[in-house]
Amino acid sequence: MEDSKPCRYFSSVCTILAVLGLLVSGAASEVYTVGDSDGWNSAVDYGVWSQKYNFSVGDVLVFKYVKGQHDVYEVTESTFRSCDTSTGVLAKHTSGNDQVTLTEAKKYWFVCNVAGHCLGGMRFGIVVKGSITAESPAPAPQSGALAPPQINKNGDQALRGLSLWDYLILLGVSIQLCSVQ
Ligand SMILES: *[C@@H]1O[C@H](CO)[C@@H](O)[C@H](O)[C@H]1NC(C)=O
Ligand SMILES: [Cu+2]
Repeated sequence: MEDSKPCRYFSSVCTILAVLGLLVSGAASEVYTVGDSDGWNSAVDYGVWSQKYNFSVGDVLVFKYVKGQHDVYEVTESTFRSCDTSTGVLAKHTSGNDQVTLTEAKKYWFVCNVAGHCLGGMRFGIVVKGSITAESPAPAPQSGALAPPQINKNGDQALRGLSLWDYLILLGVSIQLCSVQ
């Protein structure tokens, strides 16, 4: 009878921590529409826009434009500076409602590849900082780390953030509960 008590405590603590972890890490992941209400077009100064926010790993950029009138290329810094996309293109997005999840702590560079638009100002760079759960400068390689970036909804981000924190907390809690008897 007495022995089942720690187990009951353990499972409710588990549930509470899991829910809290989801809330906290879910709240840390933001969605930014590039250009805010103006979207992605030739009339916006994206140098100014890119200074407005602090970006973290797990955040999502949304590029909104009329499909076919613009596009979004993620490029290297030198391609960003030259606007010459014959090299240095890391990813292409053309849907008109492109969701780009910032999966790494690094500098990201984006340009529009429609003729003249990059030189005309449709380009910006941002610094993406590590989130609380991804602060280590050299993350250990994981199996599956080579998987291509996916379009993630916030839920996926939250779940990814959940694991590190909560395993640590749960480990501490279970050690305490087990040593109490
Ligand atoms: C971004 O971070 C800096 C330094 O931590 C801070 O001073 C600034 O207020 C932040 N800006 C925004 C928009 O949160
Ligand atoms: Cu364009």
